[in-house]
Amino acid sequence: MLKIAIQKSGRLSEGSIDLLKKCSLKFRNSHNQLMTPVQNFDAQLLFLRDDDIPQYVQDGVADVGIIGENVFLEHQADVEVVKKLGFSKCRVCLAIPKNEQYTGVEYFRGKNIATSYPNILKTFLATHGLEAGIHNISGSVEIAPSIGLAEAIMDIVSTGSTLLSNGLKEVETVLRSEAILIANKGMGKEDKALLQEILFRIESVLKARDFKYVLLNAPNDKIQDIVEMLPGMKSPTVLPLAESGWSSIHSVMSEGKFWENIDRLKSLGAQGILIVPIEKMVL
Ligand code: PRT
Ligand code: ZN
Repeated sequence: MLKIAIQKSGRLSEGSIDLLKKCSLKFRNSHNQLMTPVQNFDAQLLFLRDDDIPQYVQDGVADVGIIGENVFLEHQADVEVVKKLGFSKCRVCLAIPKNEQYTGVEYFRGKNIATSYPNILKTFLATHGLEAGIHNISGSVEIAPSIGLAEAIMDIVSTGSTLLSNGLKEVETVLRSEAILIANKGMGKEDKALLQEILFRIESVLKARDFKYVLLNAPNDKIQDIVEMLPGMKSPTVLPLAESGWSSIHSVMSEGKFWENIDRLKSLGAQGILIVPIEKMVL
């Protein structure tokens, strides 16, 4: 049985549950449970604090887990990184009071920096040949400069509004992070096979997220031009409409590509353009 550890509640839990459900795993996710069986797959979910997951996976209490890359790098657990999952994206940044003049990384030499990620900060300082004081605090890092605890902070930033409202400005990006799937290094053969099956499903869900199914109507004399713009998985499907001289063209394309091409599609006479989300995609 594959034991999958996910965050009990927090910024990773919704994305983790959503991904596993899109992989067609059926389970109950009531908030007061620590463990729940998956009803249609040989697996069990463990709901834990994100900081505990690397150790649990290293020790084999869980076989796999979903955590932020920042937590993985901070804990330096001996686990395998299996896949980047594309959600809970954020960056770990150094920030200083907004009225201070920033002079480059040298600014931090000899300063006191508050953070919940001392190991990531140590690595960053060592890479730049800097020595600085590290104040390890577990929460509300952003208030440290205003209460005189530190002159700078290193913390997670997403929109930047927390820094702004605490009178700080972001001056260095230390790393970019997103949710990742980690696995125990000594998994048995059966659990490895279960992981491969889940991984196959995850990959088809992640691929589908980047692509859209596009349907449009086009005059027959423009089919060739439009088909060249919509390569599709193999090649687009072209079906005649009830109205003679017109066809419906179906294809698959990345959302970004679609916005790049929309004006040209319209100028070629495409009408009734529909963009439909894809749930899973196997290439
Ligand atoms: O209880 P538990 O220990 O499980 O959870 P936690 O409180 O330690 O973590 P949680 O749920 O806050 O975050 C889990 C993971 O989500 C982090 O390890 C990151 O990988 C990722 N993540 C993504 C974030 C954010 N975005 C984020 N914005 N983690 C924290 N924040 C916080 C940040 O600490 C700061 O206080 O949000 C604030 C900044 O947000 P902005 O939008 O104002 O910039
Ligand atoms: Zn945590």
